[in-house]
Amino acid sequence: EEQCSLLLDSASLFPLPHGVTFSYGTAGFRADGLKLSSTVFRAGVLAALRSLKTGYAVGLMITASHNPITDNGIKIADPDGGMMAQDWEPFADALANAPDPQSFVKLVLHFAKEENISLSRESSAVILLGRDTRPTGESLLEAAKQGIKGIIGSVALDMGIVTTPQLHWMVRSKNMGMKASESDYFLQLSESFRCLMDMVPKEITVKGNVTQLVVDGANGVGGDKLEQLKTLLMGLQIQVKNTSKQGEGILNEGVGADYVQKEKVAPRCFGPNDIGLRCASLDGDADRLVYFRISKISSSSIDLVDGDKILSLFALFIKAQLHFLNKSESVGLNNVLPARVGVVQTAYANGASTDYLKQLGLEVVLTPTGVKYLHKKAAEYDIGIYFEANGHGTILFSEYFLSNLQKKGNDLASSNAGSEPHKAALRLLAVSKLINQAVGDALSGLLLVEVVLQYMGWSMQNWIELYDDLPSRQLKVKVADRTAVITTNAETKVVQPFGLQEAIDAETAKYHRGRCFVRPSGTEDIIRVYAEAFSQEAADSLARSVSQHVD
Ligand code: NG1
Ligand code: ZN
Repeated sequence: EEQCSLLLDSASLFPLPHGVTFSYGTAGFRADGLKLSSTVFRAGVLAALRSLKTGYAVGLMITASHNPITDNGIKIADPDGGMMAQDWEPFADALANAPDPQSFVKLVLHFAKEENISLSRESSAVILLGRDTRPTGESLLEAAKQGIKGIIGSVALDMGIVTTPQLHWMVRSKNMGMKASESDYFLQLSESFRCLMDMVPKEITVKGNVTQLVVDGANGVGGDKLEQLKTLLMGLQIQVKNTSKQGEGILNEGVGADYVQKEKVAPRCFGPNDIGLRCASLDGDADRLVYFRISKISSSSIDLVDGDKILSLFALFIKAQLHFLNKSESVGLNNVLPARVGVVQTAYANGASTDYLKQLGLEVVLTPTGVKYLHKKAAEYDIGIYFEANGHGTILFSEYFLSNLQKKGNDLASSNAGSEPHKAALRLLAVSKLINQAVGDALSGLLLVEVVLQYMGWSMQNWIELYDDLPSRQLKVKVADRTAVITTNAETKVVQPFGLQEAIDAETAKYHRGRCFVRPSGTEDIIRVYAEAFSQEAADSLARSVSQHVD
């Protein structure tokens, strides 16, 4: 009764805007920030229910990542720090689109009953709130708090302005009974980074400006956090540009990882002074990371090191450590710690990267676009490395493997301290602390890249040359109804509309090393077209002709 009227009253304060349909999509709800109050309020209620259902803290992040500054979005982090379980998405959609407060409350009560969620005074939900730097963030945060308050006994903990991965990390850490503040996050990253740096072989001489790095902060939250983090780091000189300080520029406008990766150009504020240097770019909420180098020939063109190449670098490093760890002459065969390593990509992964990884002997699997799919797949392995080409990814270690690794590390510490296998165990343990176990994290990814480059003694050039990307092109096509396109096989094949796949096949067959697929975006009202071929002209032309079939 009390619960019912409380919800009804607060829901009335956040009326649904006209003419918008909300969908939980690839990464939560996204829309014009001014039209999101009702959605965010309702997501607050949803998060409280999720926390009650699971018995743990959950997260609520207000961000629209790489999208324009006027957009905003909201997504829920589950107790393990990952994305909200997919079986709750239909309910999320229903809640967000309930036409009026009455039907909204009815839905909530009905769902709570169905899911056996008790809405009594005794039960208490905990929700960690975070937001990025968007101007609509502050008022949306209030809407989220109202939604949380709408469920009796719920507590909202405001983490302030944080990166998306920081919030996911905090949720995970809190639920594991560990320290979970921002300074704990910085401490964990900087300490595991130092541990890895200390184990960089001394005999390795590094080529080029290996300790110098210039980072594009996308005028978002990541630049500022990196400025804080870098004060705790040794052995690395980081210059941050586009930090969102007054007057520097607008969030995601001509800057950021999405822009750099899709347009293959340098972000604003990078120029002749940066030619030849190792540069990195974060996206607006710092869960994506790409590297690039401004070419010596023309400062408008870059050598891009995308998520696929970051993944490849990590895979090489992990593989090498496992090799050292299990070197039979030093540990004896019955002492080998077997690890099932899996690499997870999407159809957007450059074909050359997939070839390279397979040639390393790694198991490579494709999932549909969206971290929720990649993460879930990667979690099936002892060590699962996943990356989207756009730079979102991480390395997951299973609890089982980590506890065995810890044991093995301890054994080696007493029997063979300082040996290669011992160091390899320590390195892998440090990586599991450095790299975010909840979600892709540009800051922790950046630190791992830097230490691995130093470990290998690699310059930017060595990394770029790991393999040559096949030329590719991505296009967006505006259509009346994007849901008309339905795909299968990790989005590589169209099943509807009828005949479209045949048309794509026919176009693709015209190009040497041609590959092409289309899929509806889960975050924008468009169809995406991806094409790859032996030359840039060929990739462009394949993408263009397929776009015409989609239209
Ligand atoms: P959509 O709009 O569904 O393609 C985009 C990215 C995803 C993911 C989400 C979440 C591409 C092609 N797609 O999804 O990889 O990052 O945004 O932000 O980059
Ligand atoms: Zn992002």
